[in-house]
Amino acid sequence: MIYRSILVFVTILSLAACQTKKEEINFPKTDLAKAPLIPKPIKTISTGNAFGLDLNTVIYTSAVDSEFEKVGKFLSEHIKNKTGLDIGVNSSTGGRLERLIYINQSDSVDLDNSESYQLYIKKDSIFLNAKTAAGAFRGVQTLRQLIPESSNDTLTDFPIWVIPTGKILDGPKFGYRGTMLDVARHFFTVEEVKKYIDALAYYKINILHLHLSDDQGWRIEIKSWPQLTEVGGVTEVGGGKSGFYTQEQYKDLVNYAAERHITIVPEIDMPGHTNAASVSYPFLNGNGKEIKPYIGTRVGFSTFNARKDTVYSFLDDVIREIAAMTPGPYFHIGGDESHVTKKSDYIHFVEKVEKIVQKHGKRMIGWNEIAQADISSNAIAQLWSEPKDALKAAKNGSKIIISPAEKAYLDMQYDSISEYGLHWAGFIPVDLGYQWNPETYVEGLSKEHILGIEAPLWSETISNSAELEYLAFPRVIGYAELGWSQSEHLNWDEYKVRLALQVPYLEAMQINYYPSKLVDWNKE
Ligand code: TNX
Repeated sequence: MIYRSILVFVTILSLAACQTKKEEINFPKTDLAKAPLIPKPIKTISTGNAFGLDLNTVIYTSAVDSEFEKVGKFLSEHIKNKTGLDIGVNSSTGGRLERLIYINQSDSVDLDNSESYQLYIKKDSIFLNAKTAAGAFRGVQTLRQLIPESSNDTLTDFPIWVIPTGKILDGPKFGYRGTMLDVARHFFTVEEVKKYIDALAYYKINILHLHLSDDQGWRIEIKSWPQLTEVGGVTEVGGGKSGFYTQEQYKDLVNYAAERHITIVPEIDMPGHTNAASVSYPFLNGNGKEIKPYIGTRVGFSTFNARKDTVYSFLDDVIREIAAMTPGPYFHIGGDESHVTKKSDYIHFVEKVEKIVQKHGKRMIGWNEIAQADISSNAIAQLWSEPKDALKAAKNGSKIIISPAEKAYLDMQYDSISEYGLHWAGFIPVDLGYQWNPETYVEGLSKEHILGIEAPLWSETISNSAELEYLAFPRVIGYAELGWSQSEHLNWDEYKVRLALQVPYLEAMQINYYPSKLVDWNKE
């Protein structure tokens, strides 16, 4: 650590020395405050100069925490992808050093949140301060967004990417900023999910909730109950080719997300939405009917038998195996639309399952219906349909995730003629999805009870990346901003200009966004 501090000190000194010898490059005037950053930072102050990112730039990171070095390497890789520049991280420079990006672990009191960061961009140095690697990672996304698509080749005889100078002080509004992907109605491969994770990370989303089971399919290998995937894993809506994640693949996804400071929240939906599990093991079934594979889209006909001990020993195994592969604190039990479970059975079921979730060290999340049961104050209710459930859960001391279908469902159609999606909760054009306030959405629910926001993407009508992206983009970018940025800074007319300027990124990532006519897309 001391060695690293000396190195940085010497580096800065030699930078200063270099500058006096070198001819000044005449950068054009810049304005950091005009950068189309999404989510919008808390505070941006421009100083009008420029930092020239070029082949003589290096990255150094605090040595106190090896996670900071990983964040530095992430930045270096993405600079390489965007610009082709090979920028070393904590490595010797061969005397080429002229500009420095320093990612610094700082305990400054101004960094009041683990994801907060400060970015100081000067002519020859960029200092990114954060308390934790997660904060540094969020700051790195801001920096990535500040690097222009193309270099300015008129300034020097080598390419240089001009970054505006100034200061950004930033941190999130909510600690939980999520999206959900339904991999049960249609299966999405590990590669498809990773591609989605990459884009979510760029917009500072920190939760990916995976809906791993439903009537139409079971998508996660459970070693103690192999038929779940052998039988329940082969169907999907419409009867197409489906699949499941082996435990190795699931762990790979969890790690990939964790490298991007995104937490995976696994969901096993129950006691309803359980046809695929009951087809695999018919003793689980509680609806009294003969059980057959299901590839339709109707909901609410299936249920586990909530009064059988063997159902709970089965669930103990399932939750134990998934919890063991999930470093994040949450386990989602679903709990929605159990229309054929008797109310008393439903309540009994949720209360018993919460104990199992706790026994395996996790915190229970459930759709808002779980508020009917006597859940602990540590449990979290996810509001999708009934504000009164959210109020009841809050009264109980539980936190709430705000996901109202009419505002935040990524699977609602944009309008009556847009391809893909449903419209049972209404159409959600890009402006409507952005113009609402999760902090005031539920009348009578105070801010302290809100854990955050999540935008779910159900997959009845989509089955591959292009279709997923059509529904998710651009709306999920707006939900990322609603989760991160201060409500009083948000304004659709100003946001839509920044949104239009995301096109180069979306195109570079080959993301199939829906080109809503409400946005004047910047397609040069
Ligand atoms: C309602 S939202 C459901 C899902 C469907 C979705 C379609 C919720 C908790 N349940 O089972 O896929 O609508 O939009």
